Amino acid sequence: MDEKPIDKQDILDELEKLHSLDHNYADGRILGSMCTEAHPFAKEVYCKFLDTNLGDPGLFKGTKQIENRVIKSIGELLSLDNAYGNIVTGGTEANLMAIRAARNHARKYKGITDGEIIIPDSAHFSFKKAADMLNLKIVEAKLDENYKIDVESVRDAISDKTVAIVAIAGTTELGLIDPIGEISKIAHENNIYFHVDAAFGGFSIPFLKRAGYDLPVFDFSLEGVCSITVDPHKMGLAPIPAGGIIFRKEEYLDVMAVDSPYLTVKTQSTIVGTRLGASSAATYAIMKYFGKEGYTKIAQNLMENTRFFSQNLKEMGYEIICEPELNIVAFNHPQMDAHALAQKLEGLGWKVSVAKCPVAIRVVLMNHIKKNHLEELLKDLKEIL
Ligand code: 0PR
Repeated sequence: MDEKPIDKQDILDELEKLHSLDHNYADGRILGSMCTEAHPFAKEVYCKFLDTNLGDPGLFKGTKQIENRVIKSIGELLSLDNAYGNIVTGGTEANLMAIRAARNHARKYKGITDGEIIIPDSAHFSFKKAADMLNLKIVEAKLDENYKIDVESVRDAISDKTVAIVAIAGTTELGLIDPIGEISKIAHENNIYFHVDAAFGGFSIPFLKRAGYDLPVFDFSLEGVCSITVDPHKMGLAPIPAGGIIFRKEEYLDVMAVDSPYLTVKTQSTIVGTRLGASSAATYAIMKYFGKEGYTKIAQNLMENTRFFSQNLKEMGYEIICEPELNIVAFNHPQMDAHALAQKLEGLGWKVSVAKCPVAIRVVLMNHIKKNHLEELLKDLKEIL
């Protein structure tokens, strides 16, 4: 640290210089991000609530009410009237809370002390962190030929140590929705906690269904589903950090509660102590601002871009890994290695992401990628050939 105070303008100049090294969403060149530029109204509200701390909710009763309302309305979107849960830092923390709830519940009611979780091969790496922190063993379920969780492989993986089964609604690499109805049934029959990771799909599937898209049921209307991760800072257009964890029953929060004697509330179930009220307020504001109608328009528009992009790729001789269910396109060229293609695109100024399963270029068509950017990208892809 400097000994003497520095002039504000000098500090800002220095920060601005460093900030200019960052890529920005507005130029449409970030192709592999599930986050995007937050809506200006959400950012405005976020700044107003910067000093609120939901770690001590008795001091910030109004902001706690805002969090409760956000959880309630996300719950309703997912077919649950009385939702429990929290706005957290992102999908990683939401998944960690879900798995912690499952582990503690199984420990309390089934006496399981060395638990296992069944996750698909396509699961986000946050489950590896969760398993590591919670001392659980991962049992990987295979994927079928369509890159979705193989239902029989889940059935085979169940043991008397299974504390949770996980399926994905909007996989990180391909944006696919697992057969959640079938897995829910298996989990329910076997009395096993079932968590759905809809970090990406949670803010688009319900709206696409409303618009008439034929997508599978993935929510609390399935009786086996115990919790769902859904992230406002992905398709919800809320500022980072905003993840969401929604539980069907309060007892899943109760089994995680630890005493917090000197706070305004006597127990705490979240992983984080001091935590932003700003994330809840900004999410509340943007959900009100868009409404179902606004989110439906966004989701539809992104799907139209997705279709436009994948159609054009095919016409140029590129191969699509799977027909997109959500706004992610993964593709390859039959005569070119994916990493070599990625390198060429990087050379042309695109920020590219390469999927591992299967190896392919992966474009997440978020709100910052407009039609004109896609046209430029297609032009470059044509020239590369
Ligand atoms: N669950 C799913 C299905 C995800 O795709 C992700 C993240 C998570 C959970 C974890 O969420 P948080 O990162 O909010 O904790 N998916 C992207 C990924 O890791 C996130 C991302 C965002 C990646 C922006 C790159 C990027 O530039 O691939």
